[in-house]
Amino acid sequence: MSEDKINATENIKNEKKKRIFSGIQPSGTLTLGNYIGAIRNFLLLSGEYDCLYCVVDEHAITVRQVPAELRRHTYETLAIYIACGLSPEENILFIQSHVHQHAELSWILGCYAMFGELSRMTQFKDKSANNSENINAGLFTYPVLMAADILLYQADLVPVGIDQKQHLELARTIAERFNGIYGDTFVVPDGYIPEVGMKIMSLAEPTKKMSKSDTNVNGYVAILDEPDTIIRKFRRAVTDSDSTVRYAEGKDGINNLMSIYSSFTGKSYNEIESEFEGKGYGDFKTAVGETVSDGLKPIRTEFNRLMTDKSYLESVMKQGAEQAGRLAERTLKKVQKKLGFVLLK
Ligand code: AQP
Repeated sequence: MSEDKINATENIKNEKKKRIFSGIQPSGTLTLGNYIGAIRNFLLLSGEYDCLYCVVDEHAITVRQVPAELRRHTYETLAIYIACGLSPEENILFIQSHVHQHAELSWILGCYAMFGELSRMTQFKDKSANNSENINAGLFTYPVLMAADILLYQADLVPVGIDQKQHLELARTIAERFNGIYGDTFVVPDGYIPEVGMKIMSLAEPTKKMSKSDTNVNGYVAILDEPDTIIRKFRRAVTDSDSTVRYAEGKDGINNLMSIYSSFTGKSYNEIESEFEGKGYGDFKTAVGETVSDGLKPIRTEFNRLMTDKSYLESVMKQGAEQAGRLAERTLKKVQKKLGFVLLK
């Protein structure tokens, strides 16, 4: 090989890959919204970037969780990541509470986030309205912990659904504020928000986001729902009194189904409109249900296999915690030093 070629190969090898961080709360069984809005993009970016994907259990306790269910959902969320194709060999997969630096950096960053900024977060307003008996301080400072999650790993890019955009902007503000005072410390992260599927809506109330903690089980499709259940939920999906499948303002239910169908088939809205020209909503709903059910089937099969092997899942957790912990410690030490904390050797 010529020297030029060797140098070029070396350059490619040495080129630092950009880093991705994202996470999902184990606050229920993951939904189609989590899959389309987050996990599919995790997968898309997985080869091209250095990726850390976290199960954010510390975030989940901002809303009361039943301990046994939180534990089960934590295993399940990790198993879903792997079943969806995120391999632990190529990505760092870990549980947030296994890396103590998240909580430590969160305290520090809380001193650089303003009360007014946190008060403006719409998720806090929504969640406190839905949990009026438990408006705890963790719910209020949730975005600070999220900023710590991201900044700890010097992430360049954060794949999220549109509902997390405001939190991500706050993470950027905190990073810029800290960097402005202490000099370059944190990478200021960019969001990666999909154009189609950035906000999958409830099937029962299509003006509301599909959420895994929805008390109406017909509102969401869980990634692990059985085929019959998935098809039934789509057949029952709330639409409108029109009968033409077309993407238009005011047709929230149909628009939502079209964006789900488009995410699974890769078809544009125009193509979907042509495919269902002259057909009614019933045919369309069945087609969406069957497509989603077929698309999720291999994930469910692999998930079931993984859940019988807890020791494998625990070995992934352990490896991920060690890998993430090393990176996190580097940033935390840098921050503590800049702040003037005394570091013991
Ligand atoms: N409906 C959605 N459409 C598109 N993206 C979505 N995400 C969640 N719901 C949708 C994205 O999934 C990632 C993980 O979200 P999370 O579980 O950490 O928190 P969340 O946004 O509060 O999700 P849920 O399902 O609504 O959880 P609960 O019910 O516990 O509050 C994020 O990237 C999010 O954008």
